[in-house]
Amino acid sequence: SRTKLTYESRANLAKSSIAKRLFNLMATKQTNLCLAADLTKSDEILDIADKCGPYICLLKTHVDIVEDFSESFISNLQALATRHNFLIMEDRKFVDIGNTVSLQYSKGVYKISNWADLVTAHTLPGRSIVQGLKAALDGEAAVKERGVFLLAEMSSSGNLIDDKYKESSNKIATEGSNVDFVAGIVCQSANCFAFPGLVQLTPGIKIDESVDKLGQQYQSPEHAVKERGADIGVVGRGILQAGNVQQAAINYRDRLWAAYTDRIAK
Ligand code: 5IU
Repeated sequence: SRTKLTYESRANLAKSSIAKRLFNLMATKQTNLCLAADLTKSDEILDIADKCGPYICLLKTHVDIVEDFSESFISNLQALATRHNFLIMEDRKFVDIGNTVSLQYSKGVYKISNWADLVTAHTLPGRSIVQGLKAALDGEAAVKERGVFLLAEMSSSGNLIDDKYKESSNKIATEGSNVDFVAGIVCQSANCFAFPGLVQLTPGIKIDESVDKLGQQYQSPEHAVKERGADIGVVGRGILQAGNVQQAAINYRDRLWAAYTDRIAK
């Protein structure tokens, strides 16, 4: 199964250029940690990106919570991504008709398609959501530099996703006209998809807490990677609220990476 393969070998199987890049980056930098930088001031995000940058493969933003958004915030974040070698994912969770998501992706205040290597989208609207996102990009070369992660499951308790929705999401991800743009799946279990060229991104990871007060459900880094098939573990408050964020990032990186090396060894 895909979970036994190395990230290097999966890079070779990926049909999306950015998924290839991400798998290779993870393998060479030896990290499968994504930092969820859910902070509301741009300086705080830049500061944590600088401190944790060396230990992450991906930095995940929610740009609509930033109170002092500016173009220089984006260029500073991109400079840190280059310096520390990580990709940027805007966790926008698009969920509308193709024409609307095309506008939301490339226009407005944030112009997400200009700077986010990766974005997330729900599959609720159907396959046209992927086509809508691709339509916002200017030609084949631009499509190659970008990608989407489709949601097939959520970590929140009581979410409405069932097995059929999960299967249909997988189908959309692997459809012919979408494969060059779908880089991965956001989900909670190894049976979400089989194609080894896709990256499994799994949020809801924390070392010492099982739930929060608003429906979030956590699992340990080891459980996520070894039992649930996570290729990348997303950690927000486990790092953001630590006394020493850099040390916490190192700790999560070490545990997620050790779980991956264990997984492929057995
Ligand atoms: N996120 C989840 N669960 C999901 C999806 C996304 O937690 O199912 I899809 C996001 C929300 C937040 C981050 O940005 O991942 C998790 O943050 P904490 O580690 O602070 O809970």
